[in-house]
Amino acid sequence: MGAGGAAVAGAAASLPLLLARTGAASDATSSAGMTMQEGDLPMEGHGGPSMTVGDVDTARMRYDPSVYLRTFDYGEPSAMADGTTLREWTIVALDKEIEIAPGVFFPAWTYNGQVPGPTLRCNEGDRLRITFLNNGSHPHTMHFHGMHSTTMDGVTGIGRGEIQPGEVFVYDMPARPFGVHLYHCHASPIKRHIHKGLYGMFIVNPDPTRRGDLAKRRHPDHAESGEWQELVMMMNAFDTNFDGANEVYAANSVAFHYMKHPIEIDRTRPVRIYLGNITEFDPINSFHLHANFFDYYDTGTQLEPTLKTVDTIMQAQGQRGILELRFDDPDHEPGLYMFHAHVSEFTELGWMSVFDVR
Ligand SMILES: [Cu+2]
Repeated sequence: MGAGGAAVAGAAASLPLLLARTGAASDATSSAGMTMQEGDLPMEGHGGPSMTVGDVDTARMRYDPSVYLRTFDYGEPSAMADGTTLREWTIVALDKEIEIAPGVFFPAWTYNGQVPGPTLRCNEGDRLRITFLNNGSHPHTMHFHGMHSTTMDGVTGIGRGEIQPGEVFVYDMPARPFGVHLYHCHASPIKRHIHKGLYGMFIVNPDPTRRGDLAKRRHPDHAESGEWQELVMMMNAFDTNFDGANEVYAANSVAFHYMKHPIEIDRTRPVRIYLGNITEFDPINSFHLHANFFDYYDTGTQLEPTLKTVDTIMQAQGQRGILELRFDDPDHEPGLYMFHAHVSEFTELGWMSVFDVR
């Protein structure tokens, strides 16, 4: 994150709720004009993880990371004349203030009032129609990672290009390839439009009639998928003082949310995580699991793992993949299993979580 370290310390001083500890805090100046030393901050140093105090108001925000985690939006399905399933969604761009740590607010641009936007999910071979209404204050688009007509690419200057405030456009495309993808705004300047919160996950389930029996594990119409506990996680971060570096990091927008609200896991059933990285201003983010290992499917576009038995993977911005893991080994007693970015700085600034395996 670079120069943002001092900014974090500044935020910690002016917003005492943010107790993130960084090396830069040792030479920062508090709001009272006194030089802060390491150890000055409550909870600093040894004896417990650095964390925020209190909790965000998820009801006020109308976004709860614990709900987002397990919510997949299959849209409004109907049958087309040729038998193809048509799925339709309405997505509205809205300016909205979101709370990313207790008392730390961020003036976001959102899809449907939440960051990340809703997780759009479909089956390979479906037809997708997304009615996009821009009720925001700036021109926006919806750019999908997938195979589609370039006129539907949702990029400034190509096809329909930017959708102006008050305008509507219908993106129409096939659901392919199967895998875990992203959608995001691609208006200029793109780094600002993405970082403000205009992104979401886009999942295409593999079609077992084309891909064989292995695909049934990932397709909701087949009993083989029933045992899986599926989760969606978007690694993201926020530049709260607009200096081009991030101050708060998270999975699913709220710093330390899954430390305060551990993710309940049934140890008898396997876990599948659809993981993406949309973090702006830092080239790499990562995911590291404690006391267990997982298989990884890069971009989710294959049915055999691209990495077997690993405990850490990294993703560049826009990269994503599927993690599959189990806790049914006799060595895995019930308890708290931590996972976090293995960029330690991101961990201490919010991207730290636990599974509560029962
Ligand atoms: Cu935009």
